[in-house]
Amino acid sequence: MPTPTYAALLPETGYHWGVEPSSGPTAVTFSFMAADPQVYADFRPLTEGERAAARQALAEWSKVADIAFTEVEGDGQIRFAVGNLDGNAIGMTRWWSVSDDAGGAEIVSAEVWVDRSSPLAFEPGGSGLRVLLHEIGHAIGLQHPLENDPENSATEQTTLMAYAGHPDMPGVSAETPMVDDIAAVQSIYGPNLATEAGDSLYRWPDNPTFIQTLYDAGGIDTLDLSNLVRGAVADLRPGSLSSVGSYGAGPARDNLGIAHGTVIENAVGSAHPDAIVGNDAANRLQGGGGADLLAGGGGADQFVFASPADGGDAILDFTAGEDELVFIPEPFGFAGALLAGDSFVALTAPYDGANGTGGAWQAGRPALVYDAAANLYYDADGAAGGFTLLASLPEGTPLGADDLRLDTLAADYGVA
Ligand SMILES: [Ca+2]
Ligand SMILES: [Ca+2]
Ligand SMILES: [Ca+2]
Ligand SMILES: [Zn+2]
Repeated sequence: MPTPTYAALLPETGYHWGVEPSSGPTAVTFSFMAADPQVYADFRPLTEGERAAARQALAEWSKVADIAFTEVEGDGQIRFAVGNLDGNAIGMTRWWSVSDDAGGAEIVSAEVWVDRSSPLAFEPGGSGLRVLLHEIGHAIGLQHPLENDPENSATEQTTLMAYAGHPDMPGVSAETPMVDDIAAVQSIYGPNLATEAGDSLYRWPDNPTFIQTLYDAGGIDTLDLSNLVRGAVADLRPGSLSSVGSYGAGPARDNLGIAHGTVIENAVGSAHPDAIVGNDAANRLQGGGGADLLAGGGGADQFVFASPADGGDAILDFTAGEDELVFIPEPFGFAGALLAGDSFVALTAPYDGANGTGGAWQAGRPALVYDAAANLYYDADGAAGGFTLLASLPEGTPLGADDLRLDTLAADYGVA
């Protein structure tokens, strides 16, 4: 096994808060310092806005790992403060530990400092939240990826413990722990198995700019990109990066991670050209409008067409007898099953839009026509003209009526 990339975030001396595997989450208290501990100059307590950001940053770590933070009056085990830090530092963490039985070190106390003179923004996506996420990462046992390896080139794309920001989206800060952060902190405390354990629907505003990673513990989940004003690249494979939303006037790039171990089953594309890649699970992929590229990967996948206008797609992998093409009946004018020879016809020649090419279906009725070039057409009336390409399949794919299905789909699936 090659060393996983997240291993660079784990100090050789395994630092951790006391983990008690049998008794629920690792419990850590925190507080906001009220009195000057005489560590850095110009101490002040955190403002309300900074406190809100600190609570959010702690919550983001708790979401992904089995570690729970409780705010206390007086001194907590992690204490937050603001002061003038040395040099260019914008954040600083100090911690104290004792040797544990396994040759590691149990953290017993920590201070997280934020620089007083740096202009930091503490709203989601702001630099201040990112500093807090990073410093709390240290306070719970993580190190910089280049700590043991100066050549390590990791960036904020995969870990907010990196010094280097996102290479394609400078100025935007990660709002959550990223793929390697999540794997590293889960290797210490275990995953939080309650987070998004039910069926989850992931959506953003119609033109978002963000850097995030999705961690989801279970259920049948849907990535719904149908409202986006530009096409997206959605890669559902665990550990992958997707491109969702915008950066300036152009598209965002590699800004949405999916955590290792997180399985998102379904995806709905935008009205624009998207690329959607499934994972090893049974995926339900709907490209929506635009010429989409769809790949299901392993598992019994469904490619969904909500209307004839959803077409023009390329399906890059299709296993007949296992994968399915799914049609929402009403917009296509279908009722009942897609019967071979009636509403579905497979031709041995390219289709020219008329029965004359060999179809045996009844004129005047809607039909799906699959031709010798592995193109699937929708023909509303079986007459020449007025037919539209729904999808091209990999060359040589045999397609039968059994591979097609009508389905109104569950209400919780976000079809447009
Ligand atoms: Ca879920
Ligand atoms: Ca689309
Ligand atoms: Ca799949
Ligand atoms: Zn650091």
